[in-house]
Amino acid sequence: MNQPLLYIIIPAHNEEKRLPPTLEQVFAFLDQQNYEAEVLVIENGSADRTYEIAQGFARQHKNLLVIREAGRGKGLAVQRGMLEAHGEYRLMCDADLSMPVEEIEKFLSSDTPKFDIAIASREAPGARRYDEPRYRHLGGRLINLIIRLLILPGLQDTQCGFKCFRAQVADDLFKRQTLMGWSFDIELLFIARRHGYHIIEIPIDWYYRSESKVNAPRDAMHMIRDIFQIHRNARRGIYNADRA
Ligand SMILES: Nc1nc2c(ncn2[C@@H]2O[C@H](COP(=O)(O)OP(=O)(O)O)[C@@H](O)[C@H]2O)c(=O)[nH]1
Ligand SMILES: [Mg+2]
Repeated sequence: MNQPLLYIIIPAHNEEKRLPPTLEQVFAFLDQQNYEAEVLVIENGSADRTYEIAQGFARQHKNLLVIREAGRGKGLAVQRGMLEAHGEYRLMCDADLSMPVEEIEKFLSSDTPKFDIAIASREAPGARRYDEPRYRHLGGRLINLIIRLLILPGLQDTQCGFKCFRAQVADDLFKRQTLMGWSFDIELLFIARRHGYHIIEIPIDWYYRSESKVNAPRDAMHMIRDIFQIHRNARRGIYNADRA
């Protein structure tokens, strides 16, 4: 059999409610595509039946692999999935599917400029946000401003939960990752820039989901602390090309 073209990596923590409709939609979408794709669900730390429910889906879909990761954190789950995956494109995808599944086509389309990393963006021209309370939008823009000023100038939306990596780029970057919590994508994008990888933002439709696991003030403080950690790591040469 051919290598699947696409791997979809879904980190899942206490997602027994949100994961089933997401998997239904992902498989309904993939069934209509003319390429091979695999889905990886990486569960860790759940107190609910996320893992068992995902395993139930895996009995129905042979292109679903469910992994239980012993360590904690979204960053660790995504890293595990990215390094287990094969395929040309590796897309991380939040379990709430706040981006409609059809938007995946934009990442694979021949109309999309060539990229090493394509990040879904709620800010790129043409993007649309639905149902988002104003305070959440403003909070998100403030966080993005901090990220642009402190570490990633020019990127308008680094925190959206959908990012697509080319295979070799994923192999190179994820083994260098040191942060396993919410800030992991900032670190990956920072390393990617240092290594000269080409990052593009893809405008998407995005639907606000109220059951977020993010605690905005607390997680923003952690993020700022993590940004300083990334700069310290960089000064110590931890991200240098020969270190991996
Ligand atoms: N495996 C795993 N996934 C996590 C963890 N924390 C968050 N996630 C996943 O990260 C994704 C984004 O979470 P969400 O609550 O929607 O955050 P938001 O969209 O940024 O508000 C979801 O798929 C969560 O299940 C974790 O510790 N482990
Ligand atoms: Mg979400």
